[in-house]
Amino acid sequence: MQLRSKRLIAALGVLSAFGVAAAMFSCGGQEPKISGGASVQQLMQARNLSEADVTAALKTYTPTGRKEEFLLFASGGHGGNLIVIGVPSMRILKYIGVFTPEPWQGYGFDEETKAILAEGSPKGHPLTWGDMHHPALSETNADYDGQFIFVNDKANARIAVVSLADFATKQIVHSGLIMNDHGGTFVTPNTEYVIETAQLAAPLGGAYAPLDQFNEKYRGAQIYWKFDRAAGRIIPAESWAIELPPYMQDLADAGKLASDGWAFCNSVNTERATGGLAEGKPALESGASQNDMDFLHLINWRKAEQVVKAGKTQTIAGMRVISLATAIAEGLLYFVPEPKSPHGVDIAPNGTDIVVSGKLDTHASVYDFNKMMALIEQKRFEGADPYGVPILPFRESLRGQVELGLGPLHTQYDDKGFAYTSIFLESKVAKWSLKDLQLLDKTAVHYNIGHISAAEGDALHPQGKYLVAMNKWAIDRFSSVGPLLPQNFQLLDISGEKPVVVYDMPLPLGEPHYAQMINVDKIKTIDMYTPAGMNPVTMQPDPNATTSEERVRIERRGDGVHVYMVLVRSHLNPDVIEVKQGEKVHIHATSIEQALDATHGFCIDMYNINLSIEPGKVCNVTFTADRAGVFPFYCTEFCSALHLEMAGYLLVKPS
Ligand code: K7E
Ligand code: CUA
Repeated sequence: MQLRSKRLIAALGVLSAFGVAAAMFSCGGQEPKISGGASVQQLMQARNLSEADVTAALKTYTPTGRKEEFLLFASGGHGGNLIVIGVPSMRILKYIGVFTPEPWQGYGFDEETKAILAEGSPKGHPLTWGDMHHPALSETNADYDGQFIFVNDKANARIAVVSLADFATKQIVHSGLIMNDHGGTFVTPNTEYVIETAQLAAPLGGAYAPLDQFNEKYRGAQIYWKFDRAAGRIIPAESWAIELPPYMQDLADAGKLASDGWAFCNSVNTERATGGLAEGKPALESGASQNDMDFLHLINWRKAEQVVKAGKTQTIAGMRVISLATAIAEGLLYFVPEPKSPHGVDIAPNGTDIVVSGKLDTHASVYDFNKMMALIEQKRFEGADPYGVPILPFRESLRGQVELGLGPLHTQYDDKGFAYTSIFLESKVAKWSLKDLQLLDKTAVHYNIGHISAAEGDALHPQGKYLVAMNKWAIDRFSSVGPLLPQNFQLLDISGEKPVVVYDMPLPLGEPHYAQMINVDKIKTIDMYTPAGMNPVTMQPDPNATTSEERVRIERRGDGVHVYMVLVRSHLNPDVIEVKQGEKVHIHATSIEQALDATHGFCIDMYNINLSIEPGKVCNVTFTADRAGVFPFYCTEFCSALHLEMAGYLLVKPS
């Protein structure tokens, strides 16, 4: 046994040092044997693996017990949840329920998380899905700090705050100002604000106006949600917005270093096409492709903050809004032409290179922040848009362009001065040099690549090493699972001169859009809620906690029956609850466990209740016992040898 594992180490050492070919030919009669009896060479033959395959395997294989180097936080798209993936293993570590209920975590089942979901939904119309696009890790001095992550729901214009202390959603906000938000979420370098931008223009505040009043009544807006780091919450009352013309504002990015204080935002459909096929108008997509250029928006948010403080705002749907006229008059908003239908705008680590790629153009355009500031200073404009926003001259704003290929989208950076851009139509990742704007390499990915995520690749100090290509199509990559195919996340090793694909990971949940990758050393989680009796949303002792079995009780009060329950291996106490039909029941369930991973669940049959009660946590749930009968309840986590016995009865006496 010991001999075998020694041989394995030797074999792998040979493989990584000289490559598999060397191992195959130099070992001669002494083929390296690995556990199970077969040699590496035999295994390669049996499984039809090339040298490149085995090298890729060695770069990603993560033995049992070995931890991750990076965590990738990927949006879960239509699933409305956030997916946490280990890198380089590409193992899924967690789904975090955010915009949709998540039964395993009890998210959206207890009163606290039901309230979080309700907070962001139109009154009386609970939303049961979200379209999550862009996660943004909190930053300190423009680098990820590992404390929080923010995400947007494009479909319903919601922003969520997730704490990375316990990987749980703490807040969802919705402004009522805008109807959807593609341009979210992006944080300012010290997470002063979380930026959310509307995409499909509509009258601000949710009013009605017919489409023939589009140019006058429809508007875009960029919201600056104020984040209170100590409280771990967005403060809506301290948040504000800036009115924008009714273009389709797309992705944004906050400046850093020299450009700190500014935000940059792309736009599409500056033609203001509205569709209307039945009336003989062009379809939205062709109407929106008439002009040669769209407008990159330059927004001076730090100055805008002062304008808000000076009270030069109007209030719409409860939010302070700087009008377009005020934004222009105060010098908060400028445009510069950008190649048609751009998608990503990505500020390079130097803070002055602003990279934009137009989907209908073959270049990445690198704008120079300093040049644009000089042009603004000298008032060198080449006109204004129909709303009076000054337009900077295109050529004079550029540092240069680099030809990358067909359909460039999003750009990320590494630690060596290289930029990586996803090329949608070619299904490639282009590697290019920021310094001399030279295309260096193109790597094929499979297929229809959208975003890319390099390790801390949009922060001040990118870490290089890994890049994940988030591919929309997977046509021939995996065994067939019917017409709805998984997405294909491909891990690329970018540590060498030439990026190489080293892993394919099917992701079968919604269409993820963007992801951010953070060094695991920055993540400091709690292991459990301590001391027992903590409310996970407030992170304070819960007033309804039951911290010892002596305090277990059932109380009848004016507002119903209160059950103060304790869960500890392997019983629920009380284990019999008797109520009358029609009574309101409040269960306050406390886990008094303080052992790692000793989670209990609590479900009540036929009442749509399932809680996840991790060690030390308190969950409160309220329901009306509207149906008479006998309803068993039990622990839904296999917590112990006597887990099956961790059960009880809810008896509802007929009225
Ligand atoms: Cu799909 Cu950023 Cu919403 Cu690009 S987004 S691909
Ligand atoms: Cu507790 Cu199973």
